[in-house]
Parts: sequence; structure tokens; C-alpha cells
Amino acid sequence: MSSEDPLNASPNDAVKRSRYTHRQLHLLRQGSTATPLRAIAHIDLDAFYAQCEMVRLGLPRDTPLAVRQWESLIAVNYAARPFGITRMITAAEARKACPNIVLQHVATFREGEGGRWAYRDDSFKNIKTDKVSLDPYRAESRKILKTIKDELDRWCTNEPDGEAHCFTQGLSAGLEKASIDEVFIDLSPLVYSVLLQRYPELRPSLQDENRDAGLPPPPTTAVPWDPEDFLVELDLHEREEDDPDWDDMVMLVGAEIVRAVRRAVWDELKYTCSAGLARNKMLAKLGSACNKPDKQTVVRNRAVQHFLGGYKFTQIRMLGGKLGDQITSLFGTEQVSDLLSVPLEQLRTKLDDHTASWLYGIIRGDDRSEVNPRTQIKSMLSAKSFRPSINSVGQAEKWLRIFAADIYGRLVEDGVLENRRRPRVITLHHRTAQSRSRQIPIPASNAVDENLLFELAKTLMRQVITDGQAWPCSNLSLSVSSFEEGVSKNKAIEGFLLRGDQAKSLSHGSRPRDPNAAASEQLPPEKKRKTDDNGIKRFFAQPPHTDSPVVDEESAQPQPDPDPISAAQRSPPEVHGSAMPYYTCGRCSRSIAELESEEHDDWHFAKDLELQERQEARDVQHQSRPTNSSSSSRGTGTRGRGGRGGRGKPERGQMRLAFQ
Ligand code: TTP
Ligand code: CA
Ligand code: CA
Repeated sequence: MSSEDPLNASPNDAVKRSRYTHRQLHLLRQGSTATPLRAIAHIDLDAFYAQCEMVRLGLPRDTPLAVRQWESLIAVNYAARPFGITRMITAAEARKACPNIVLQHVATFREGEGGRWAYRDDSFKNIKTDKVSLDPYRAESRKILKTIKDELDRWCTNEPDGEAHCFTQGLSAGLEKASIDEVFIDLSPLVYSVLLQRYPELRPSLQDENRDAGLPPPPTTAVPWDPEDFLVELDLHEREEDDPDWDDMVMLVGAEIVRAVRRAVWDELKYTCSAGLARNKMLAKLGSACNKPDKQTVVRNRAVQHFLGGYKFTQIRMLGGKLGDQITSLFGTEQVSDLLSVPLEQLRTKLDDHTASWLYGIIRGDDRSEVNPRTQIKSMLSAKSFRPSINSVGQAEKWLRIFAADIYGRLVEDGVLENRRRPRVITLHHRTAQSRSRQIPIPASNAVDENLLFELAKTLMRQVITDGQAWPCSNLSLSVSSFEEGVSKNKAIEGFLLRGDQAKSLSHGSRPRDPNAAASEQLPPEKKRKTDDNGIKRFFAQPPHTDSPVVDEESAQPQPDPDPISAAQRSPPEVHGSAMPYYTCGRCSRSIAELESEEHDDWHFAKDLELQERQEARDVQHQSRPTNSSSSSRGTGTRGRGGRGGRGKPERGQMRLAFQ
């Protein structure tokens, strides 16, 4: 038989395909959460505040240093850690353990010294008169983020196919600042582009009609990993000698980009950071903490089980809180490895169906959460507790000036000077025997500056005093909230993303419009944008085969449209120009360029999955009570840490220190 003829090419070689499909590869381009080929990075600065101080003071890296806040330590550099110095010990204990340690106090505002923060030698003994300022760290954080973005943009503009700008836009949208010292990056669209450039065989040819057919295998038998990358060991049944597949190649390219980003942060700013790279946020975040400092860890798909098996599930995002505690007591273990042997049906006997399915997936490394760039600050608060309490308006006003300065500094960072965003409400919180708060609108006609905030705060204070029982006051704080977007906010990105029925959906925002702002300044309210579908944005953020210039889209700002349907119908011709053949999609009735039909098809596929997952995630959040609980009370801590309500909370086992 010819198939057994040794002179013929091996039949195995002829049929060997990747286990991934054209469709899965293509979804990468859209940054879809539905493809197993995703590349998500998590970058976390090493000993962040400590590094900020080392850079500011120009100290060599081997100098032991800790940042103190009064007697507590809030950051410890890696040179100090071998001495046993941790956040859990006091400054005095640290000095004893390492006499040469630099104990740098955080910058402070000081009562009666106006609204400027400064580094002061005697801050640590002045808790009564000083208030911590995190401005220096926020400023460094901003610089680092900009360096990261610039480096990613540099990669994007290196793209040869003329779509560089699209990728830039897409990537900026795929960057989530998760805290003052960490970001998630969805590298998928960029990795896709690099892969296609390096491996032209991946470009879909006309013969590849079946989008669910396997890709050709990667043209290599060994992945040339960088020796500096930490690779998580493969699962038990996997072998390093096995031929790589495209998920490995995705990680290889992703690791190269992350390495370049980290190098840029070091070269330009002299900060070291650690990174995790994996197919989703959960794995990437666990990965970045694995090999600190100054290292990156790659969690390949074939290593996920081995990797997760070593963790307690309470260390996983969303499971650090009450839900994790409940599961621990229901199943008598905290170990992922123990829970892996519990069949889904058994999980269902103790948890509701949605939670059970979600848990079953998450401990197997299945996390489809999006990298979410919409992390705009919703309010800013500056506070101080008084022990002993304060008793006069004079004392209170000294602090109000500090609060106004503190908040104003943060508003400037947030773009108030460029009119990107401004708060509309100011609130004074005041505590005597009981807590009270009073708020007033910030007049739209005034520029928001330090003095305006101070004057408004004084007005609120007078109202509190008129109400009576203002003294003794044990805690005072000022906050601003209800932000509105100004004209220049993310102009290019927002304008680019908002087209057709997106503009339609966004122009339906429920927030009242500022009558003083021009119509062109009306950008959609944050809340409304949250409900918008990121898949849509991504799809249109990277229109394939179109040469419509991005600048065009800046004019596609969401002008209020009395007839949303007409807006949706109007948009495709505006977007695509006139010469291209179109058809009307049977599912969404949009007019689609024929050249984009596959892409559009993929988009529906991905969107269906995403909607389904989002619904499931919502259900998990709302229903994550154990079903055998006899309690009928609602809201018993069902929001896991890391969920929308949990952002910013310290991880399990960490101490949250009050910034006062
Ligand atoms: P982390 O990223 O948790 O820690 P770290 O950067 O100091 O160290 P690592 O190398 O392990 O990442 O926190 C970032 C900064 O946030 C930290 O430098 C100081 C501040 N912080 C506090 O002020 N209080 C806290 O309880 C924690 C956990 C952090
Ligand atoms: Ca850190
Ligand atoms: Ca961190």
C-alpha cells in the first residue's frame, strides 16, 4: 500500500496540524476572550514605594531601605529583605535587625504649612500635625505607565502592514492599571500581528474556507526561549521534547514584548519590575509574583495544571475573600489540588450551579475576564483622624486647606487642567459622636482650582457648624465625585472607537448633560460605557482591510442623535468609503464590507461567548452563596475580592495601612 511505502513522505507529517484553528488565531486580533491563544501580561513593580525612594535619593540598588509611615513599614526593598525585614515589623525592629537600613518616611502635608507636601526628617513623630502624601508615588506610577505605553506603541508602529495606528489604538485600550504599581496588558492583537509577520503561512489563504480547520504547525521543533524567562514546569503528562504549538509561539512573542517593556522601564526610569505572562489575567497575576524581583514568568497553556496545583485557591483573584472562605469550609481544604479531584456534580451539590461551574473552570485556569481599561477614578478623598479631637474652626480650616491641595494635585494628574475631566460634587464628611456629611455642587462656571475647593470646603464646614454639635471632631475628610468628561479626553481613542450603533448606544447615557458644555464636548458617561461591549470596540478598533484614516473617526464623536437607528445605518458607508461591496448581516443588520465577512462572523461568535460568560460572571457574583446555607439573608459577602467591588483591597494576608 502506498501509505506504507517508506519512500513516500510520512502520512503523519502530511496530516499533522496545529490543535488551534484559523478562527481561534483570528480572534486574537480582536483581543477576544474566547480564544485559548490569548496573551495577557501582568506587570508589577518590585517593592514599589521603596524603589521610588531609592531613585529619588539616588541610592545604589544594594542599599537596604524601607519606607515608613509613622512607626510602620509600608514597603521594603529587596536588599533589606534578607535581614528579615517585612511590612509586619516596626521601624525600630527593622533598625535593630539591620542597623544600616535607610528608613525613609513618606512625604507629608503639615498642619499650618499650607497645601504643599514635603519630605520632612521629623514626620515620623508628628502624626498629629502631618498627613501622608502619596503624590510622589503617583507621579512615578504615571511616568512608568507612560513608558510602558510608549514602548508598546513603538512595537505597534513597527508593524509593516499599515495598520500600526489601529494597533496602537487597540493596545492603549488593552491596558488596565490595576493599582498604583501594576498593569495588565492584553498583548493579543500585537502578538497576532507579529506572528503573521514572522510566519506568513498563518495568513488565511483563499483555500482556507473552513475557519475551524487546524492551522499548519509551527515551523520549529523547539521554542527558542530567552534564558532569562522563567518557564513554569509543564504538566505531568506533557514533555518539553514535544513539538510546540501556536500557543507556545504566542507566549514566545509575548515574552519578547514584555521583556522589551521591562527593559524600557529600567533604561528610562531605573525601576525594576516583574511580570507574568499567560493566557488570562488570573494566571498572569499569579505568574508575576512567582519570581521577584526583576524577572518574568511564563505560564504556558501546557503548564497551567501543574502551576495552579501548587496554589491555595484562596490566593486566586475572586477567591481571596468570603467566597473562598466559604468554599474552604464546605470542602475542608484550601488547596487547588484537592479541589481538582472534586467532580463538577459534587461541586454542584454544595454550591449553586453557576458558582460551581465558575469554580470548576477557574481552578483549571479558565478565566475569561477582560483587560479593562476603563478604570477612571470615580471619586477622590482626603482625610485625617484626630487624636485628640480638634475643637475649633481655625484648626479645621488648616486641614481643609491641606485636603483641597491634596485633591487638587490629584485632579491635575487626572487632567483637570486640560479639561479632560472635572468633578461636579464636593462633600465634607465630619465625625463627632456620629458621622455626618454635607455636599454641594461645584459650580460649572468656575475653573476647578485649589482655592475654589478650599472655599467650597469652608462653606460646607460653616453649614456643619450651623447644624450644631460640630465639636469635638475626631475625623474630617473632603471628597470630590460625579466626574464629567471634558472635550479632550482620550480624544483619539474615544473618537476612534465610537461609531455607528456604539455612538447610538452611548449617546443614550442617563447622566444629565452639562448645559454649559458644547455638544461636541459631550462624551458618554462612564457608567454607560461600562455596559458597552468591549468586543464591539475591539472589532471596530482594528478594522481589517480598510484604509479609513483614524483621524476621520475623531469626528465620529457621539453627537446626540435623535434618531439612533439612522445613526447606525449611516455609519458603515462613512466608515468604509464607497467602492467596496457590502452585504447586510442577518444577525445584526449592519452593512458589512464583503471583505470583512469572516471577521464579522468571528466577531459574532466571540460576542456570543462573551455575553454568555459575562452573564455567568454576573450570576456568580450575585449567587455565590452556598445552596445548603440555611440563611435567607442576601448580600452575605458574595462579591469576591478582585471583583468589581473588590478592586484595591489588599491581598489576603497583607496589611492595609491607613494613609493618614
Ligand atoms: P505591593 O505591590 O503589594 O508590594 P511591593 O511593591 O512593595 O513589593 P513586591 O515587590 O512584593 O510587589 O504594593 C505596592 C505598594 O503599595 C507598596 O510598595 C507600598 C504600598 N502598600 C501599602 O502602603 N500598604 C500595604 O499594606 C501594601 C500591601 C502596599
Ligand atoms: Ca509591587
Ligand atoms: Ca502590586
